[in-house]
Amino acid sequence: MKKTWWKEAVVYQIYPRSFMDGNGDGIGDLPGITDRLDYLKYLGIDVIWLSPVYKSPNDDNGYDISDYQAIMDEFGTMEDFDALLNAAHERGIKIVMDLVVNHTSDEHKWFVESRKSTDNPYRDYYIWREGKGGGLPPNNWGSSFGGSAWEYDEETSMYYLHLFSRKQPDLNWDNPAVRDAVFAMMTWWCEKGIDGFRMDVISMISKTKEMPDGALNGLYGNGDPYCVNGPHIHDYLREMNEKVLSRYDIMTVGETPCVTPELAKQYAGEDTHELNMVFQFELVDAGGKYGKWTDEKIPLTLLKKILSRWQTELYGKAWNSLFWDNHDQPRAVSRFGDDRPAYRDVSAKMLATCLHMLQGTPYIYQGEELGMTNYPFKSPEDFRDIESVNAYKEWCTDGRLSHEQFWPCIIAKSRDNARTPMQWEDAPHAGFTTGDPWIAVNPNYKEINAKAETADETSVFHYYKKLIQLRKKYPVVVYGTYQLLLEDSEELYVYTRTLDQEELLVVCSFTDQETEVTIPAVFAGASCLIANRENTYDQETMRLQPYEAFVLYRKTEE
Ligand code: TEU
Ligand code: CA
Repeated sequence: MKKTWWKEAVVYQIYPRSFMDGNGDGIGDLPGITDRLDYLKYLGIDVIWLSPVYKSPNDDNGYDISDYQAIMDEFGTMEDFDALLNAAHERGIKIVMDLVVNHTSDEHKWFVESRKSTDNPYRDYYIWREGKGGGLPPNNWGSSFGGSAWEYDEETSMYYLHLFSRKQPDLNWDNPAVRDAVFAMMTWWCEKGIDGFRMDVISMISKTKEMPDGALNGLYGNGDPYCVNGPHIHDYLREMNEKVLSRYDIMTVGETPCVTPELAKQYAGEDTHELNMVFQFELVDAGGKYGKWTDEKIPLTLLKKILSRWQTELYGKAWNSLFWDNHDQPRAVSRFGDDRPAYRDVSAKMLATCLHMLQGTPYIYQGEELGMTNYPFKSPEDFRDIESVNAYKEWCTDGRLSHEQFWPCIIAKSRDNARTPMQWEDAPHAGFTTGDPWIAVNPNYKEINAKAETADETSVFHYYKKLIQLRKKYPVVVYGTYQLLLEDSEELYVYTRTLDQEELLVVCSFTDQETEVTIPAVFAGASCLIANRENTYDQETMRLQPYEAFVLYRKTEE
């Protein structure tokens, strides 16, 4: 298997709006990030994935771009960006930008032109269709953010497609002028010296020509069969690779809703000349009472089945990304661990152990390294995210469900859980801003903050720091094979990693009960590389405390 820097790297995702406010306006910005680079250097991460910082009206907090080659006013200037890039490079930290090219903002000049007339040169940069007649859109597809996926435009009496908000019109990738314009923009950023791209919903850029009604899914039809993993997706990614990606030493990760391990071997195959890796959604999209909205926990056997399938089916053929959460997901320790005070710290460390010893490039979402938790939302007015605001309206205000039915589900999964400000210290607004934060700070910042944890060797922060060091020290973590043990256990996630003479045994308890585990005889006398609790490792059968996790290491004889 080819060795590369992006296979050995640990990536840290920054959501700039909520990371650090450098000028006291209550909104995070680029100078704020630059001021915090030493913290990231101390954690030991190699790459920053920067969520969008381009000009945007912020209908979807920057995922609606109005100028790909200018910086959002709230975040600063292009000089601030250059300063951040240089300061990161000086510290040996790479910067991967968020490439959002399935759609633009409706305020982008391309769309402003496109909607002017049916013969405008930019008309076919977007996807316009006649309605069915009688005020009906071209088909029954729904938008991810509620409502129809089609918006009627008076100017030319036609509808345009927007799989996300109506202010995020989908680009028409079948138009070579669109591809050329995107590739030129990507080249411009690569020439500035960035180190790669995370590609937003990249599996959606190729749609079928025919756009029939989809199978009803609630109030609207499901357009996925016509809009995801479409007919030309691999042609376009190979073209992107040939014209841009292959010309630079950069890292690429595709955000690919609906991807399967089989498809991932094409998107992220060792020799398919498309992308380096993809984010899969099988784990984070598992479950759901009302669409994605649910307060249910994913059964551990299902979690293990999904992660194991990705570990084994991609091994030697394609590369995994590893994540528990990001800016679209609830906080990992609240969703997959246990954020009650007695268990938050130890279960956050357990989750970190479980993920960081798998094969693939691990992604740490800002605050995950502190064990930050979901936010205690009190009312729908607390939401800022267009997805949550619209979902509460669509499911509740419009009377389909009672508040009591829906509220526990929306507060468990709301994307705003991950977007509350980074908790830097026990100071007003957790040291995130000297102004009024754009979204409320989690009141638990007094106990959970970077200043306290960097000073405490037993903190979640220092545990993540140690895991990152282990990845650098033991090649088996990056390149070893994977084998699941105790497949049917609903309490324990136990697996091995093997490379030549090195072998790891990773034991993670996902239960708040005491339990026990039998250690394979070959691991008798093995050394413990990391653990979140005190124990002894020379026993055949071990008693485990709630959420106990540890990694044993052995070197077989030559
Ligand atoms: O997310 C795409 C996507 O699939 C999300 O809608 C996700 O499935 C959902 O939020 C989880 O319930 C990307 C970006 O990460 C997201 O922030 C943007 O809102 C979206 O694309 C549109 O750009
Ligand atoms: Ca600011």
